[in-house]
Amino acid sequence: MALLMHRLCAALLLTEFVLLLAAAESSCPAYAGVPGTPGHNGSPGRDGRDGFPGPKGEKGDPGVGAHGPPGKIGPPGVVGPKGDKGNPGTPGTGVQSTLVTQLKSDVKSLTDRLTKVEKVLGFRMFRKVGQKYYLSDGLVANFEKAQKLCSDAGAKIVLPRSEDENKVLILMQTALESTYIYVGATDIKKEGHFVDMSDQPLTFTNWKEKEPNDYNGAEDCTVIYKSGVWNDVNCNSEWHVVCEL
Ligand SMILES: [Ca+2]
Ligand SMILES: [Ca+2]
Repeated sequence: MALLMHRLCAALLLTEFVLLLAAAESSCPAYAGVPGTPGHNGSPGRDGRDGFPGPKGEKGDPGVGAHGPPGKIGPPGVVGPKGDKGNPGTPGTGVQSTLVTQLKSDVKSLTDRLTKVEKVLGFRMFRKVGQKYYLSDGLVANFEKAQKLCSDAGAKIVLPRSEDENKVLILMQTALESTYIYVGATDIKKEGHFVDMSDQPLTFTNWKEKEPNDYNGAEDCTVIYKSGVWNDVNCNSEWHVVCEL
């Protein structure tokens, strides 16, 4: 109840204040008031209507298409004409081949000569005659053993094939202080028909006068005397051995 009365009194006071304010306005002279502060901008207006359609645009550039997949391989072409004859090869190839062949030949020749010289140095005495060497260790033996001594050394029993070779053998005979040296000539297979150790006819002989005489029918081997003449003797007699290489 008290609250209601309080609110009623407030309302009456407010009404009275309004009435007083109205009376004051109607009775008081008017004065220009102080300009108020500008108001805030208002809300944006509504959107305008759509404009008219513009003019037609210019024609566009031609379009570019994407590359398609490659086509199938075409059929093989017709065989062309025969080509021209090639140019001759460079001369260097042939020259090199010839040079290599020559070098191989030279190496073999040197190797063979070295092998021969090594054999020569294995003997106590030697003499060079042409492309051959006459060799001796000063041994004496019958003809069969003389042949073996030489073949074991990779050589053959000596056989002079010329006057010069015969003279060189005389020099060896002197050095050996020998009476006789066996040479590789026999008539064992056919009496009176002397051949070398390859059964080939002799191309050079230097028989002493009245030799070969096949004394007592038992002389089928040959020796050289210190004067250089030849004689047929018994193959079992022992004389100096000289080999040739
Ligand atoms: Ca004889
Ligand atoms: Ca004789």
